[in-house]
Amino acid sequence: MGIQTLEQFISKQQSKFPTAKGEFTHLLQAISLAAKMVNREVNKAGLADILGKQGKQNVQGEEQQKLDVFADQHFMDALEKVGDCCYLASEEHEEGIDLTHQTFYPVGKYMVYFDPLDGSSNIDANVSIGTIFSIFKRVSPEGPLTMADFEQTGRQQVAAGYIIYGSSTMLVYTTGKGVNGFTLDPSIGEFCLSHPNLLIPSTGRTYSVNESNYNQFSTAIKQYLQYCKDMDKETQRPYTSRYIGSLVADFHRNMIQGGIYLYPDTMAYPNGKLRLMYECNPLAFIAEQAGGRASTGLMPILDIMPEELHQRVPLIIGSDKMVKMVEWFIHEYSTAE
Ligand code: P6P
Repeated sequence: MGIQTLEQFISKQQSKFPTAKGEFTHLLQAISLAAKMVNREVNKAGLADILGKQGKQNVQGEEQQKLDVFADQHFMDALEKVGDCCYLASEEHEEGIDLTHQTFYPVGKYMVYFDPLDGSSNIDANVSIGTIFSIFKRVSPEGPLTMADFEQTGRQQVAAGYIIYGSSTMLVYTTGKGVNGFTLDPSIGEFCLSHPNLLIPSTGRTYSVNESNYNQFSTAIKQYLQYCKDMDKETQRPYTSRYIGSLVADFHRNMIQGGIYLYPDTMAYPNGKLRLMYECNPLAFIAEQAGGRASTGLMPILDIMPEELHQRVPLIIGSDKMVKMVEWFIHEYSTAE
């Protein structure tokens, strides 16, 4: 079998679906290129002067790290130039960018939402961070974008993925036909297929939640967290708690080992902290494609009709049986309350 690069894998997938004109291929290659550039900077962040804060705030009011800006610029640039996109939206920008008016580059049919560098508050601590992307196809045939192009639930995504810049740098993505993971081989500068047909174990022993928010959680979530700590040999409890504070890192570990990540609503974040369009939707698409589950606790993430670009939603995501258990607690306690 030997090494299969991302490009070889995509063109092999392409040969299975000759109708596609390959523009999707170019789009994924553009993402892969930007990821390699970000990876290079992340890896030397401790050395270059790029470390530390840029002194500006992003639309979320969060301190903007220089690497955030670097990552945002490189993904925006690569996606604009590839000529397959009509709309780009980033966590770092208040508004999305409608490319249908510009004439400098060709305009395509894909709408890309991305978080260029999630977990960036961890950069100075050398903790794994990540890029998350979600790809939709425009609904209107051509010309200016219409409301219908934005009124698409996560189930309409044509692709989604993340890059994790960690002990090794990986690109994990789905186009709706399963999930595949590629590891960057820096010696050849290629993402190589390392995790074909990734499936998330149906259960696990790890739960990821910021327990400092415990007093702000609903009774149902508090009862679930107690359940995680109870002794029960049959269900391998107590579970173990792992919270990196970097969603992509926590999510990826749960993908590989099984587990659950929760960011329920709190006083500080009454609708949850994580953003629907470029964090929850893409990871939910990947989770479901890998046999896992992603929910607000009351409904599947992928069934939420978006209302605004930076919309936040509660997120419970990971192993199928573990997410279903949280939903059960929420159902039991909501009818009780
Ligand atoms: P808290 C990082 O800011 C992030 O968006 C996710 O990557 C991470 O899981 C979460 O927020 C951490 O938030 O409130 O626990 O520090």
